[in-house]
Amino acid sequence: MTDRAYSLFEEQQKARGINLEEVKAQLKALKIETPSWGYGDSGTRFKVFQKEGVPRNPFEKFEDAAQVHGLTGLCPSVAIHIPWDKVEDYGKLRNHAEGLGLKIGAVNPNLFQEDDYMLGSVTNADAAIRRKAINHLLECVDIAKETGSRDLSLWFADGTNYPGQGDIRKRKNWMLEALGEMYKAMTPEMRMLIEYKCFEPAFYHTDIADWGMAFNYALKLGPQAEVLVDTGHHLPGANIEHIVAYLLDEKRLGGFHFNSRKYADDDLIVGTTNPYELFLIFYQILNAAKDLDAGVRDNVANIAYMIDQSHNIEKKIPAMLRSVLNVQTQFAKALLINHAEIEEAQVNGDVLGAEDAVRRAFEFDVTPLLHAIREEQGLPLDPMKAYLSSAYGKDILARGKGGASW
Ligand code: LRH
Ligand code: MN
Ligand code: MN
Repeated sequence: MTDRAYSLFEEQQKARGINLEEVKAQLKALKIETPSWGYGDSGTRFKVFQKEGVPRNPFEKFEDAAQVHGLTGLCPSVAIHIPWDKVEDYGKLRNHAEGLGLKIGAVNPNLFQEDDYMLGSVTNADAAIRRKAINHLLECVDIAKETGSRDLSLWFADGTNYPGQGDIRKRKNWMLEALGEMYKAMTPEMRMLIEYKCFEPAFYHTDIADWGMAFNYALKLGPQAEVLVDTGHHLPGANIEHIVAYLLDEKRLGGFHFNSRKYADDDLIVGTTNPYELFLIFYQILNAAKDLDAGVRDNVANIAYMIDQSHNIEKKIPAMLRSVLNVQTQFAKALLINHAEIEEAQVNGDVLGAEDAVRRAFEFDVTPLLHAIREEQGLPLDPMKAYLSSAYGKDILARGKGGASW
């Protein structure tokens, strides 16, 4: 049955000029980093529900992440958040990860959970608090050296709630000072990924509120600083794929925090509310992958695809499986775009033809293609089903309630 479905699919795609061998190779190369915090208890400001079986420490988070990677072949690395994942010995955590076939991915400093940071961390008017915050950034560079991580993902909750509460221009310069000090401490292999967010927790102004501000800091800092696009961090209606194309052309797209949203930073499972947006993001990336400029192609090759979600009511491991499978599905669809057809329509000013060429790829059912690559990789055809019928989800219940939480 699978063979027949695939043969039909292959015939159909061949007729459209799509080379499925190339598509399969690209699909097998897709890597999506999962966040350690997505395995722990997390929620909203109203309630964090405690779930049975949630990892009790960073080591167990990696064990759960290994399940996701083992079943999908998609997630060989896990991002950590400090101090949520603080351990005595990062070498030990690294060995544990490697023993499970995983790597420690991006290191995320956390400058938003201490009372000292109520009025800002690196942008606080108090020099002693700014110093403390910068020291934490430097500590994270040292941790990244121990974990062998390339990327440092920076997000600052810094901002103000009322006009006049802070001096916006002073804060802008304090931010640059802090980033500059951290930048100097990084090894030449490291990258600083600067994440922006339009609002929350600050509601009047946020020090790094949009991609333009993050990009400006990156330009001032140097080539190792890039922009991190969290899909939930934009004002409603923002054209994220435009931002992606722009940053790629500037060779400053560091990576993504994927999640989906209906209203604001909802942190829901990616691809559940607006799968077409995710597909269109991949369309821009694949378009840039064919650029004549090797620098743009190089940027495409180095994009860090990461999940950043808060699984409030969902079971953590199935939620993560759903997330990465949704990303894989939209990537597979985007790989079916016939770029020559779009280009021709553009040259001819054929507006509807161009739109049709993009959308048609989205409308294909890629199940036979995904089954084929999973079969070739020795993976279960349906990773979710395989997980739900395995013993792991039941075995971890022995951990009880009250696991790690954000
Ligand atoms: C902020 C954010 C940032 C944090 C994560 C937990 O909203 O997206 O990336 O590190 O959530
Ligand atoms: Mn994020
Ligand atoms: Mn967020």
